[in-house]
Amino acid sequence: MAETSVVTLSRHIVEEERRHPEATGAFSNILYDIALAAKIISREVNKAGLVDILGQAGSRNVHDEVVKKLDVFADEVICKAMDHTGDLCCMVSEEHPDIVAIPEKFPRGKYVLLYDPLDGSSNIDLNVSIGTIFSVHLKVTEGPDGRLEDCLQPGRRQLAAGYVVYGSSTMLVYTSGAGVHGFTLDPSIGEFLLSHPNIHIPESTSRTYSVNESYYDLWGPGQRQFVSELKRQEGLSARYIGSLVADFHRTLLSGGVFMYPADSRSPRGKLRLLYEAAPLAMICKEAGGGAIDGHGDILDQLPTELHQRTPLYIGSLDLVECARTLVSGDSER
Ligand code: AHM
Ligand code: MG
Repeated sequence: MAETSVVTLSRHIVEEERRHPEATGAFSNILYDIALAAKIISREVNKAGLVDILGQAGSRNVHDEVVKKLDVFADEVICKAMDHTGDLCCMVSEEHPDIVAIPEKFPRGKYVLLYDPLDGSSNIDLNVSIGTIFSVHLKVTEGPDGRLEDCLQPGRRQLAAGYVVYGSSTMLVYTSGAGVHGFTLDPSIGEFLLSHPNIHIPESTSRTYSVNESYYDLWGPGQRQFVSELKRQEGLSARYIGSLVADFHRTLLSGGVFMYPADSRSPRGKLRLLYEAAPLAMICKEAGGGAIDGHGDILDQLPTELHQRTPLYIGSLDLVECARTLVSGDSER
């Protein structure tokens, strides 16, 4: 490919912005800053296997600095990349119980950023893919500071959503409502390059279903029936990484369904609505798929708490609709 035909993430964002003459650039800046944070996190994630040399989390490394746990490190990187820019009114992170306020000394903006800094972090020590998930909302209250109401908005109102998967390569996938686009990090030049324009969930022959089946005994009858139905479908294989971003990424590119259902131990499931389920649901919908909590669309759920959990069924539309038919009775029992 000729060098000139390479589309960097920055160029892609600028071209998107040109389609909106009213845009101030603030929204584009948020995406640039997330990409910068992702590059820093990617660098650290790739060093994770060197813990014996560089030091275990909590110990002191060769520079006599305390080594932070990677999820705490990732949270700080995103927070510091975003808190001073004047684009955000507040943030919500999986790592913080409350809203993350913008420090007094910095200006406030009109957007809210919600994120999971390092999802699947129990996989870090095993060299298994992990990821970052993010969602952007427009502030809806008056005044400069972000409030709970600004954060507790249904997924349908998201302006943008994306994730970064730290896998065999690092990829950033995002949508701002004009298609889903994937960029692969070229570490030699430190740039995300457009590698997967206009992603659509394919009707492929390598579709997979993805669920932690060790919880089978805790499932309701509809959930068990759904998985039995999936086993009967021709051309559907099983995969489960245990890292939401990686499992979703595969489902987006190859088709199929990922699910984390409710069970008798966790009646509301495990995954978080605001910064896990809702952003991936926006991406999936833009790519021609769907996402439900067992009966209702994830994008229609009205959150009441920052760290609210939800069951999740996400992926190819036909399989998500099959889940809706079979599983919806479980929550009514
Ligand atoms: P985390 O936020 O503590 O990392 O938990 C979320 C992760 C998801 O990445 C993954 O889909 C799920 O937990 C796996 O859970 P389980 O081990 O119960 O299958
Ligand atoms: Mg998580």
